[in-house]
Amino acid sequence: REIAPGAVHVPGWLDPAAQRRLVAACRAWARGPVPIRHTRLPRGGVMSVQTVCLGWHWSPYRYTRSAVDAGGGRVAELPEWLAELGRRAVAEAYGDPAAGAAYAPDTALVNFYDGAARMGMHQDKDERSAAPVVSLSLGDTCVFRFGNTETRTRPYTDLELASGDLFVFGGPSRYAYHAVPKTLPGTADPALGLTGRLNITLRETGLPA
Ligand code: MD5
Ligand code: FE
Repeated sequence: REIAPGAVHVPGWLDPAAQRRLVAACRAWARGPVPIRHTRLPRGGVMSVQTVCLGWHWSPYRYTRSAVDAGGGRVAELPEWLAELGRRAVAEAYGDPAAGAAYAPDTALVNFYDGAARMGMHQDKDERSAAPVVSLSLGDTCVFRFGNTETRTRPYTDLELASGDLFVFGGPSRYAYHAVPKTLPGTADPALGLTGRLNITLRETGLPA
C-alpha cells in the first residue's frame, strides 16, 4: 500500500519464522560489542527507546565507527544477509528489481520499545544519501505517525505497524516527519517470545566505507 509517494507499507512481509530469526539476531546484537542503550541527547534528555547500531554508530546527530557516547567500542559489522534482506525489501515494496539491486545500506539501527517508550516527531536527516530507509517491525504493534516534509504538525496520518510489517520510505517521503506515539503492549504473538517492540531500520549513510 502506497501511503504517500515513495512510502510503501507491506503488512506481514516477514513470515513468523523470519520474525523469530530476526528477534534472535537482535538479542545477540543487543549484548554487544556495544550494548543496547538509551541514547542521551545533547540538551540533557534521554530517549525512552533503546538503540543498538550495526555498521555505523548513530549518536545525535552523526554517524561514527565507534560508539563515541557509549564506551568507545567499535560497532558490529552490518551482516551481508541483512543488507540483502534490505535489497529484497526495496525491490518488493516498489515492484522494481533495479531499485532493489541499487540499494546499498551500510548501517542498521535497532530500536527497542518497552511498553512506555515512544519516539517524538522528527526527520531522519543525518544520512548524506537520499536512498530509502527500510523499516521492519517485530513484536508489539505500534501507532506510527507519518507526517509531511514541512512541519512537525498536521497534516499527518496515523497507522498501525504490526510484527512482520515492512515499510519503505523513499523518494519524497524520505525526509517526512514521523513518530511512534505509542505501542500497544500485549499485541505481539506470544509464540514470538518478545515482550515489547523491535524496529530495524536499514539506511545508506553516504559516508566513505
Ligand atoms: C521506528 N524509527 O519505528 C522508526 C521506524 C528512527 C525511527 O524513526 O529514526 O529510528 S523508521 C521510520 C522512518 C524513517 C525514515 C523516514 C520516515 C520514517 N518517514 O519519512 O516517515 O523505530
Ligand atoms: Fe526516524
